[in-house]
Amino acid sequence: MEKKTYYITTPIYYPSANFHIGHCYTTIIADAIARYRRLEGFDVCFQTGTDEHGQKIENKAKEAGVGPKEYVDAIVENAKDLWKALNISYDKFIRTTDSYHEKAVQKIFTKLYEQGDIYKGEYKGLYCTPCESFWTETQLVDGKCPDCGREVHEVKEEAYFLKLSNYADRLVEYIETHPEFIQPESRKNEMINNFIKPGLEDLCVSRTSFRWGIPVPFDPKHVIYVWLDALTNYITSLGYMSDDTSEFEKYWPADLHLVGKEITRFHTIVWPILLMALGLPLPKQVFGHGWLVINGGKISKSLGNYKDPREYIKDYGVDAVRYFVLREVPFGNDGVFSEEALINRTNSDLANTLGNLVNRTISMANKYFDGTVTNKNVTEAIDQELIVKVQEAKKVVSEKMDQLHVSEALEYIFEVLRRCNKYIDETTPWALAKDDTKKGRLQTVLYNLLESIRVCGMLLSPFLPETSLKIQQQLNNQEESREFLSTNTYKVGEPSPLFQRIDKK
Ligand code: ME8
Repeated sequence: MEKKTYYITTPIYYPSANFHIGHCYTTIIADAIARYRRLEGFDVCFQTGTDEHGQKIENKAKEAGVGPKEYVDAIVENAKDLWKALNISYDKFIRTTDSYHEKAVQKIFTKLYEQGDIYKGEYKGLYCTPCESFWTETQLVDGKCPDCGREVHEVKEEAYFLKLSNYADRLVEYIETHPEFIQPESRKNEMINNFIKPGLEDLCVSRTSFRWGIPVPFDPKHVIYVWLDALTNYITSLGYMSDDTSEFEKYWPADLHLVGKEITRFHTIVWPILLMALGLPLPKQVFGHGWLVINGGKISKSLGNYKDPREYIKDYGVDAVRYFVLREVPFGNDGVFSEEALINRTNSDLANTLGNLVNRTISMANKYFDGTVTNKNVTEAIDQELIVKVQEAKKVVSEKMDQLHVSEALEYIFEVLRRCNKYIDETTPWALAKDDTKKGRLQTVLYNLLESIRVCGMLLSPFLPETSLKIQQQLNNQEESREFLSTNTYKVGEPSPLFQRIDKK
């Protein structure tokens, strides 16, 4: 039987030499979801990439005194290097300067022009270069860009327009009849009430005042608007408008576009309208996540409140960073980042709850049974409570992940781990070890712990892949089931600490 497919994307990032921990947020969550789906047997396509055109990049290249292509080529590796450091398991990496993408975008633009969805006119209005966004006077907040609060400037130029207005009714109907399309719910209401219902103005989709973009093929003094170029990455990467469309047929429509809340508007208004105009099905879901903030403000280079994420990885380990990001920000809301909070989480959950449990249990298995433990079935009532909790974990994690409640999925796994620690206190293996008649019971107790740790280790693999692997190695057990089995056998290795407690100083 063919596997079910799952196509998940992150936004494509503006290439940068200065990524901060907030930038890692979308990608770490997408990675956990992609890994989870693979574990569930899906044929996953997980895509990320870089968004390399536009005035902002052209300006930065000028400042650096190099051509734009040279500029992006030099820093695109920085994104790949960061994703590698974070253990991001993407299947595809698209650059919008890849020639297959550029050709497909030109074909898309031509098709929309020929069928009348794009027309030529004159653009007069306001533009925010850092956000690459057009605004109307009424959309400004205190005369500034409503997204980033920076200055906008007036532009007036001959331009091509996409007829968003033609599709507004269809879009509202689609959103209202597909409640899962925009998540969380609050963003859906915001899109309908603040943007679509007040009336969609046609979108300016070409520029003539700078050069760094994909030329309009039949009018090359225009370059194609960077957001039209960028959004189509989700289909050009699969071969849409190329000679080989097999991947497109296999994976489209996307199951999930994961995006930050500030770009939800592009993904739930402009992107679906482009797809409707192309006669293509819409993605099943766009999830607009919250931000990682510092004292209520967004982390940003201009505010100087960030460190390169690789520094945290170096100091605390990749899984400490992944865990913090995945655990700390609740579904759809903002979460507060600080190095102190990262240290606290690492110490309390990873070093104490998880690390100690694994270390203590493996040490006891070595000390009392030379590492070889089988279930002697000397059970007591107390065992059931633990086993039931472990048995339920796979189902709970599955339910939480289906709703993208990643933080809650992790919370449940750590509840199970805490239950294991309590089980040690309740069963007092060190006391059992002193009594020869209790050896059978002691073995069952250690078995229950090892098997619970194994199941939690397997369940943690999408979130903490490196730690999960270390757990499996220390347990020296090949079983991949995520259920509690009563007839496994263990010959554990030497314990080695998974996480060191971090001294705050
Ligand atoms: O927007 N907290 O790229 P980008 C959480 N090229 N997420 C954050 C964040 C923070 N503090 N800062 C940034 C773009 N992000 C476009 C996308 S897609 C067709 C084109 C997230 O490099 C942000 O929300 O500015 C977005 O999801 C991602 O980082 C890339 O942002």
